[in-house]
Amino acid sequence: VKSTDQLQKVVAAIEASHSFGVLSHIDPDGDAAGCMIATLVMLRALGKEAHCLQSQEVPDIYNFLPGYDLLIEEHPIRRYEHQELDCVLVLDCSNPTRISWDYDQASYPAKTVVNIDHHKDNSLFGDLLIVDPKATSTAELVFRLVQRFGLSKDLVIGTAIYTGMATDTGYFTYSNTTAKAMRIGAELLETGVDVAFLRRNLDSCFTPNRLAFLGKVLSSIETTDDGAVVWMRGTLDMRRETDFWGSTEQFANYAMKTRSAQVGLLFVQEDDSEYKVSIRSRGKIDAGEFAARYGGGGHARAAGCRFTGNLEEVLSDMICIIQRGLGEGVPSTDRSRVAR
Ligand SMILES: [Mn+2]
Repeated sequence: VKSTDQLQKVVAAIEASHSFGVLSHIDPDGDAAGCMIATLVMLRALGKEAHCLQSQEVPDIYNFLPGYDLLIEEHPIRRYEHQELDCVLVLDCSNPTRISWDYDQASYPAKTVVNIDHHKDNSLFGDLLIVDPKATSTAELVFRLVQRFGLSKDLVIGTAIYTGMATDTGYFTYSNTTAKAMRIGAELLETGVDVAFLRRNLDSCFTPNRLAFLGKVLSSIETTDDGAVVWMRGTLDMRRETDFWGSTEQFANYAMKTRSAQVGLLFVQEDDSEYKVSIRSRGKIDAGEFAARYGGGGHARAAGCRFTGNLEEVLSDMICIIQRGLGEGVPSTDRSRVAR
């Protein structure tokens, strides 16, 4: 089925529906937050009743975004158990297990589930789909919908879309950046989106406690002898020492700050033997495929998973797999010295 037909079907479903639920993946990032805001503002502009289904989970680092209040207000349908919604839009989720823990399908049944996503491992769940792995972000796909409804000049929507696209492309510099994405970026800039304001607020989202915790995480750095695999950890003790309990989003990026790093891992302890792992890759290893081995998922260069068990055991298991993938055994010819 052609993607334009799919888009047309989703447009028709939105027109025919009245009550909506909008949600995204657990640990919402800038793309998740951005496309939820854009979708909610779009639906309300169309006169629909639309609410966020994961109001408990959106980190307050996004509270500077216009429309953030729509993400944190509780869905009124909680008061009427098992009332069916006309339509639930699931954004930036590759499969139903990535859907917010806040969401309980039994409490929020829907006549139509729409799956809008750009992960290449999307399981194609739902009744209607807009799934395009070539899109930089789910926000870019939501923008196509927004255009169909003539709302592409709305500044709140534009700001949210830009946030999603900038998050997933590293401000239009990662390898997934396309000319098409930059044209949308230019269009949003012309609409009046304040890109410097967004950069400042997305980057300067640290509290002193968050910085102190990051400092401890950075100090934990370890690498393989060749420096190709880099890992760091954030423990519950570090949490207590710094009294920081918030989101560790983007901390894993620091593992990739050396020239030699091919793969970076960040282990954040959630409970005694429960860990969240963030994975970054320069491209030789597919981070999403690697994460899938441990029940997680994501993209080729950024992914995540969780596990319960002994950290040292899982860690050495992971390093083994990564080194094999990077082609250990091939004698290294210290290219870095030549290159410089
Ligand atoms: Mn995304």
